[in-house]
Amino acid sequence: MNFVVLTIFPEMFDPFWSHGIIRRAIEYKKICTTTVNIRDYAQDRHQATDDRPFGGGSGMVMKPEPLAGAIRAATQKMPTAGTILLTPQGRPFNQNIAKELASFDGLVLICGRYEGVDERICHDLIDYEISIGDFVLTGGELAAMIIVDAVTRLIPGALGGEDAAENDSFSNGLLEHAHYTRPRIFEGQEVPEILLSGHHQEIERWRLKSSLMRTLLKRSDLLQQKKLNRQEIEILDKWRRELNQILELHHRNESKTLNDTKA
Ligand code: 9D3
Repeated sequence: MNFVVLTIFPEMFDPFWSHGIIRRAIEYKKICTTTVNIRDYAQDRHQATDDRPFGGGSGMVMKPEPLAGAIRAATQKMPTAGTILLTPQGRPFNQNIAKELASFDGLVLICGRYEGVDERICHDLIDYEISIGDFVLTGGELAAMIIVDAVTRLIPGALGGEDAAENDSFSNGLLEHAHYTRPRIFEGQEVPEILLSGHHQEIERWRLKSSLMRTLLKRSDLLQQKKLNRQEIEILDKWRRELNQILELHHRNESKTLNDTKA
């Protein structure tokens, strides 16, 4: 995968390219990264990338010519690449979009700054407009890093084999189970006994239970969307029976107290 980032702050990406899984993916040639300074495509003698908005108002707008020049230079080198504008108006990013983007051989990420980019850039030169969520950033750079990060770890071999992306919580529609490591007792809190038992099948079942419980408690919206398999239904059904038992006992006690007071 070829990532080309267009930005007026290319230095922001230097530490991002040089750490962890991204760095290793570059070293192992799973990804190739280029940062391009949009200012290099500015056409006036002040190398301006922004200008005042037509119609007046505060704030500046990114000029179309430097952006168009930078985008065309990138796509001419990579005709099959997808172009992505990072903007608060874009589609909210998610794991499905990450998977779709991972199937490209190249991505050109365009980072906006100021109040926004000239609208006429969007029509012909942009395939995707993406937002990373409903909060306000100072520019598209961090959003571009998030997309590169999420897409890179989906590329075969980029995680180094020890940890494949197929095991992602989001690919089975559930949050991940709880995790524990040494020491066995930390500040008086013990690790669940079953994880020390060595019973792999029971451990897998415990983890699925933990996943279901966490998803129900923290993200019931995910559980509602999920297609449940036989084992998942069985675990949830068991909870239902246990809850019903508790509630029946409770209701019985309540009506008993009521009858006692009447008598
Ligand atoms: C005053 C209106 N603002 C729109 C909410 C203007 C504005 C604020 C911040 C325009 C651009 C920006 C910079 N943000 C991004 O470029 C951006 C972004 C974001 O702010 N939130 C979530 N995803 C993204 S992707 C790019």
